[in-house]
Amino acid sequence: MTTVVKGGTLVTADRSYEADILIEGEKIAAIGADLKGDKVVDASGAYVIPGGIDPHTHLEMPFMGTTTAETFESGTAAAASGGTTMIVDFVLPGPDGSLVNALRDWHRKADGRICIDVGWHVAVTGWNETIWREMAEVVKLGVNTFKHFMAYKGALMVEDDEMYASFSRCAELGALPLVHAENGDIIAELQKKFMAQGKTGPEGHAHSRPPEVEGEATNRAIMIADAAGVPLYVVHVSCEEAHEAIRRARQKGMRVWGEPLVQHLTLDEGEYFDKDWDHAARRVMSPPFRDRKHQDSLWAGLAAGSLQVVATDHCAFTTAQKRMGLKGFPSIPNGTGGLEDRLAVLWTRGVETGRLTPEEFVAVTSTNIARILNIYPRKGALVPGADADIVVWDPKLKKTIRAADQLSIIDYNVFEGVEVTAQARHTISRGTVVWSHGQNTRPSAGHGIYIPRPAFPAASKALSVWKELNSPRFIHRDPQNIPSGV
Ligand code: DUC
Ligand code: ZN
Ligand code: ZN
Ligand code: ZN
Repeated sequence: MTTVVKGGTLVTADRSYEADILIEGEKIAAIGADLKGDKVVDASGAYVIPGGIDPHTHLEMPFMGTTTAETFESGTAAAASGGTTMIVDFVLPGPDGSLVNALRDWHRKADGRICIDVGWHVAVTGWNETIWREMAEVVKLGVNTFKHFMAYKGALMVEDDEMYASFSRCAELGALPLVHAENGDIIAELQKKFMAQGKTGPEGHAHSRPPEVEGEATNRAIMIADAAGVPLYVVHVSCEEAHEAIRRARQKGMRVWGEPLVQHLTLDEGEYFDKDWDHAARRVMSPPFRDRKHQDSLWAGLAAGSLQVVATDHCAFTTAQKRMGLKGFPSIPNGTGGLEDRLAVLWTRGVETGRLTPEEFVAVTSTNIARILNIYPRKGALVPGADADIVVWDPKLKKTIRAADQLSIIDYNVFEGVEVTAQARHTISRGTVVWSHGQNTRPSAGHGIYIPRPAFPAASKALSVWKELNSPRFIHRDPQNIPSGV
């Protein structure tokens, strides 16, 4: 059984050109003029792009006293309808602290339920011999990225010594550390201060996480990565201070990548002020939305190449869950959705406005992250031999975003009322059309598979001599010595 995607303009990270794509089974078999197949997918008048990859989602994740409401089934169906054919979801260790058990748990939640392909990042939320050993097992199981939280003090936050030890272990294993870069100590102080002053509403969330806390942590993480001799990927870069740190590091030759979210690019801090409680709380996420100056910095970074990837950090809670924080903003579950709308909003606000070229759009939604995560060109590319993850992207298909119309099971949408000028006409995942616009079909659960990612061939050589002298295998912590609450 063969399929031809016919009559469209292919857009890759490099160039745009007219061609058909022949699909055989799950793979792209050929690209060229006038190709023939058993079945035709009409791409006339449309662009044909590599399926979107959203490298930052939190589906069915226990967090802040509840669990994200978006399921693997609803989340991946929503993603497919928006032109995304792969997500990479964050695995958090449970109470037993085991990375391997957590990974098994995430497979159990996703297997047989996902509509598109998935990969995993695994979070390192402390440090001991078991974690050191399990990191190697995790890499063997196809995960080449480890996430570190510098915020969420008393829960997920790692200290600098733990981060240095884990980053060094990543270097040994050919894995890439990721950071959530916000200074958790300062945030905890500011939260206490605003609560004591009676500033308990969602606007307190934004005030307690100013750009300085993100800039400081980003700089610190970059320096620690350099000391450990490992590249670094900074998730949800939301402000100029963090972007500046990344830009500077890259100029010095360090391998540091930055990931803004479509929400930070398009929604500003006004969403928290002079709004009703539900409106503001639904938009509480960390880092918070920023002002125009920061948005302009992020857009400039995408165009200039100092920021490489646009994700969503899809971490979606219902309004009822958000109301857990009615008594005080520190208890509002942090997170917003976006994986269904990422491509359409980025196209409308980025390509339609001239901020990004169509090729840059493909780079930041698919190709760059495939390269960074070591799954290129299986993913992120339109070349023979690649997985046939293809989106027929219709630049004339307008809509107004409405929660009432979405496949996501959340009862609101942070982009409610936003008019988008383009959408997926068809989404093809490994050769199967999983979504077609206007056909009232749901992507089928069970189509998606797990995509293992090999370790990187060699860690960065930066500071290698220094690194050999300072390679901490274990940091033995005396539980009696850890201050309470840390
Ligand atoms: N930020 C969020 O808003 N939610 C999940 C975790 C995070 O870092
Ligand atoms: Zn985060
Ligand atoms: Zn996240
Ligand atoms: Zn700690």
